[in-house]
Amino acid sequence: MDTTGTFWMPPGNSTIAGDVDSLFYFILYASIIIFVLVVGLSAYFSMKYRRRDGEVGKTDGLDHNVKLEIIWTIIPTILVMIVFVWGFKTYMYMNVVPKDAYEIKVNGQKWFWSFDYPEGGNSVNELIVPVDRPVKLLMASKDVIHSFFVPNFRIKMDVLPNRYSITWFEAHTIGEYNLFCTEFCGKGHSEMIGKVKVVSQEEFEQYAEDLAFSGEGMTLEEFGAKLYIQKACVTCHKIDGSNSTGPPWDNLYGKEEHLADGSSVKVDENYIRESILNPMAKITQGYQPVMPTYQGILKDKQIDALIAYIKSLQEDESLINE
Ligand code: HEC
Ligand SMILES: [Cu+2]
Repeated sequence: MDTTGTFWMPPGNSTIAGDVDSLFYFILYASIIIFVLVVGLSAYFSMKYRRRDGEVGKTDGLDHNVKLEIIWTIIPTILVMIVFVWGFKTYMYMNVVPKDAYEIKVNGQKWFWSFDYPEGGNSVNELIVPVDRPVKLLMASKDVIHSFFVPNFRIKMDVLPNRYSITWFEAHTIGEYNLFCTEFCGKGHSEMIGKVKVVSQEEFEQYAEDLAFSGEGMTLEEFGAKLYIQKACVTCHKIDGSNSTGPPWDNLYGKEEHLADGSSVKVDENYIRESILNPMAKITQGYQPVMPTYQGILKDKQIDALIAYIKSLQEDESLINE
């Protein structure tokens, strides 16, 4: 069922969204009605039966009223039972993964997401899924607790270190949806945002193939240029000399880089490789230590390709070969 966005909820774009929303509105409106009734009547009666000047001992001591007590027990019990049965059914639906679901491995780490597809490829900060097909997410964290939240799909699940958690959804509208981390996981938490891209089945097959592509028929440099965008380096590193979250890559290779601890290092293949796999080892002066490790995400050939690409961005030939 599709729902459009309201003041309370963003548009619902998964099969579970309609049910979650109806239950939410049922609880919300029942609460509002009961609140208005209780508070309104309390206010009204305390005005109506307030003690006026000179009045003493006017009301008898009332003890109880069986009829009233039965009513105010039965009505809330029915409401709670409705919420329980409805909520339990929805909860079961959310927790039992359909057998034919397509399985994607989700990795949370400070401070980004990566996704491994059965076809062998992976993507960073962008989860690509086919429309109208159940998708199972097998999730784990490489460091602290994160939480996987896609408001449009109404799914939210903690992502823990040393343990898998599972959730699933079936998106029914093609489009791009926000993905947030909703567990405070350190100072880069607010930047731990990604996208879920829902595409047609044919388009999805193309993506999966493209993500698993290992550069056949391309030069290393061309492959590196592709990975620069595909693996999200582009979100933090510019190639036009301008600063971003990370240092620019043009004219980087071969130069003397200043480090935060006051020392300096020559940018060569080994330094670049170390920066990719163990970014905390040497922090570049003037930058925050927020580069995520690509350990386990990039294969050796992909690292070679990125090095070749960074090399190709050095205009000063004399710094490339020596
Ligand atoms: C979230 C932002 C972010 C992403 C994504 C990112 N980096 Fe970085 N990167 C940084 C920051 C910040 C630094 C500087 C601090 C440091 O040395 O760790 C850095 C430093 C580097 C350096 C050293 C540069 C120098 O001047 O010393 C290299 C090489 C590098 N990154 C490569 C990559 C590659 C390759 C990718 C993609 C596969 C990538 N980075 C993705 C933020 C990022
Ligand atoms: Cu997080």
